[in-house]
Amino acid sequence: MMPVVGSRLATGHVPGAEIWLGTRTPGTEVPERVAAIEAALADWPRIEAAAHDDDVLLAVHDPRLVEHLRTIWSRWDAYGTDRVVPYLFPTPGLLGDLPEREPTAPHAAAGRYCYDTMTLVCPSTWEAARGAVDVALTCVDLLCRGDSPAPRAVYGLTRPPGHHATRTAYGGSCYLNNAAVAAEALRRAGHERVAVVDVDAHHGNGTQDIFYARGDVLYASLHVDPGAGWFPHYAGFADETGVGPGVGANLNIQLPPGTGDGAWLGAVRRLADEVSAFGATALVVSLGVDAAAADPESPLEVTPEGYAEAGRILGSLALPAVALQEGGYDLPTLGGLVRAFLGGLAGSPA
Ligand code: SP5
Ligand code: ZN
Repeated sequence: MMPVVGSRLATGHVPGAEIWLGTRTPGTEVPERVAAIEAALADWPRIEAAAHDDDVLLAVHDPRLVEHLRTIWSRWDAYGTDRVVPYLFPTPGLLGDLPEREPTAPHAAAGRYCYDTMTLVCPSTWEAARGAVDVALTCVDLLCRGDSPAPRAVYGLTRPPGHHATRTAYGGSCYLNNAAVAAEALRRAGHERVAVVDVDAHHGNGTQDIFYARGDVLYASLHVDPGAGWFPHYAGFADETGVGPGVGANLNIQLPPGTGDGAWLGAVRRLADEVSAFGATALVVSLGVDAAAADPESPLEVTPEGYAEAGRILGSLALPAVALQEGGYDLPTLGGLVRAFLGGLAGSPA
């Protein structure tokens, strides 16, 4: 049993669809995910997120991205279409040696700050994404300034998820990087070395990007091999180990499609060993449960017992921990997977 922090703004975000290979398909990151998880944790104490200022958010994201997300819906309204979807992306191939300019047209700005066609903005997306940031910050408050004794682990039901949001761009069903916000808040609360362990089926390219040049925050992830054709395709390779002061503070483990509990848990142990060697005094877990066998969005084959064991492995580090929700899309099994992991993390039977 551990505190569950949530936001009543979370379900207002209704992406409604994903533009997948030019076709409007049903969304995968649906509001019903919240109820599915809450139902599975209904006997644990539930805390509503408290509003926080933008200080930590603006330390991990380009202020222009934050301003874009805050204002794009009201600027888009004039078009009369029901979602913000980019059509033009200022990639290096378009720009060449030209400077990147701030476009005046909202439909051009949409592709300046978003890198895919799968991550739609609806009228309440900003409020929900900003609410998820407040969930992350409230979790850190509970861990660092909460009742004494403070809980050793806290769960934040962050929706929309965050680990694909880079310093300057959103995508992958993510808008603001909740895990990066939590890690930076833990740094500011006095933890000199913080580890982010990402067990989502996909590589958290956003979190990696935000901390890639920093030596004080370790990013460690296991995920389906992007080189085997999986999102995010362009990041998540084992040779990405950090730059400058961040060299050695980034660890990617690529797993082949079809990987099940045995090899997946072996990789979780490697991540845990890396967290110990790094000397972290606090842990953020990017808790995606889309590596589960039943999940439609990944080819990994992890079982609920695998997730429980992953929780135990990370719990045995005995660090103050914030677990934040990332992916996980199979509604019938979603809540049980989250509960299994958190029960392991807390060292209690699920
Ligand atoms: C947080 C998270 O788990 N984000 C995952 C984003 C990966 N999305 C890539 C989607 C690839 C194809 N999915 C087809 C669904 C068609 N609606
Ligand atoms: Zn994922």
